[in-house]
Amino acid sequence: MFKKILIANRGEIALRVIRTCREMGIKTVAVYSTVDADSLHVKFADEAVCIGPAPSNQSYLKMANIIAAAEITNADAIHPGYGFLSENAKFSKICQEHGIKFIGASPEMIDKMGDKATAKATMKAAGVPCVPGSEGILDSYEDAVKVAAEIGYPVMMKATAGGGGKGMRAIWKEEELEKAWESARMEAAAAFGNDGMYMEKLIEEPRHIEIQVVGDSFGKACHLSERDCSVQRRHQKLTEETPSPFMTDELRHKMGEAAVKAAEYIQYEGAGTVEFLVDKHRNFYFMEMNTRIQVEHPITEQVIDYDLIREQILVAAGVPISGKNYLPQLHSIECRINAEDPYNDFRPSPGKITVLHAPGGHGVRLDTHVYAGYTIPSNYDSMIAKLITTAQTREEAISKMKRALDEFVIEGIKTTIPFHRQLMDEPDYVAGNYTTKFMESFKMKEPKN
Ligand code: MV4
Repeated sequence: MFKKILIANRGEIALRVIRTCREMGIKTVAVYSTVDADSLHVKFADEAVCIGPAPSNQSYLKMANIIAAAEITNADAIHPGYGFLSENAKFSKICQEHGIKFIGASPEMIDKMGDKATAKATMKAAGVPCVPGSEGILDSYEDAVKVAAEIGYPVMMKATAGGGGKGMRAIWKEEELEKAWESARMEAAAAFGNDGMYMEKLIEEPRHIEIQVVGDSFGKACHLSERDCSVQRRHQKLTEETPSPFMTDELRHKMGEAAVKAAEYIQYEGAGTVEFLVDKHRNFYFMEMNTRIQVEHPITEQVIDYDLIREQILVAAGVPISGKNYLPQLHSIECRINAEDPYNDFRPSPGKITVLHAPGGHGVRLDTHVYAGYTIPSNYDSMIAKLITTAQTREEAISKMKRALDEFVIEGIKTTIPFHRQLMDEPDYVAGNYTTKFMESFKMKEPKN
């Protein structure tokens, strides 16, 4: 087993990893930028190394500084968390070359799943359902016209290097195709330096349902059921839940089997997520595979009583998985609390937290690195806490969430707490009747003081 793990991340996820390491008797090294010196992850780790100034590209993304921090502290593994270097093939390779275990995917796996057209072709070969569309990258505009005519409008054009909706266009008729082709390729070239495009049939009003998987170094994989992440705004998830209110036992079985098949086909090692689009007829299609621990992993942990970070560490150390699949025993919901103003187009609201009262009690979990007196830097992601409630039923989990949101007091900055409070009373949300289009028609009500 590892003796010392360096956590190449900040905020709540760094703290989350440190907690499990302590429980496993593994020493921890935190890294931090100058503006994060007062963050809880720095205080809770056994050792801490400053790796640079505030901008990510000079600290949390600076591979040489992180490797140097691992070498001077004698860390034998690096946990990358999510974001930053967690899906960076070069970093995974550099760790390998330095004899440091990267607790994440191999460079080859990251490359294969990071290129969306390659990932889709791989999944198709594995027998995982995929959206009908082009065979890989479109050669030319003429090719795009031809493929679109074959599969029939509406279609979706996607950047192979894509993510977060960049370089993606829905096209409803041939007249729109040329403009979309040009603008999507320009956007992809600027964002990723890669303008490769592929095409799919458009799935209208889909749900985003993902399956958590864990694979071991012996080629065996299992699934831990689903998370419904359909409540998103501009490709940012706002809340997630498990089980999905749209799920049936039969669909869970089929999607779980498909995800395990996907993971075993590529000999996936570690924790991963297979994302699917699910249409109104409950057809499901492979969308992407994430080769990292995800923000919303705690809801899965809550409903099946399983520590995903511990499992990542065990698998990385060569321990085999049990091989069985896991079904949800409870219902869990996560609300992402962001330092943003929901009354002002979710505009970031960094600054000093003057007053903080954290909710607690039965079935309430709060994953956060912030505290009263803490200043949220403007350099990073605006998520400051994840509030997770767990109960026997969805209704009870919602009641608990409302109660916990009411208890949660944060002063000095604006947060998304009022948004979640309203969401938990929204009839369509309460009925479990939502798709990825849900937020397009959502409006904040005037605050009642
Ligand atoms: C789609 C789709 C509809 N049809 N593909 C968005 C992010 C990117 N990774 C894939 N995405 C989509 N792909 C087809 N063929 C709709 C989306 C999509 C979406 C998916 C999941 C969650 C939120 C979304 C919001 C808008 C569009």
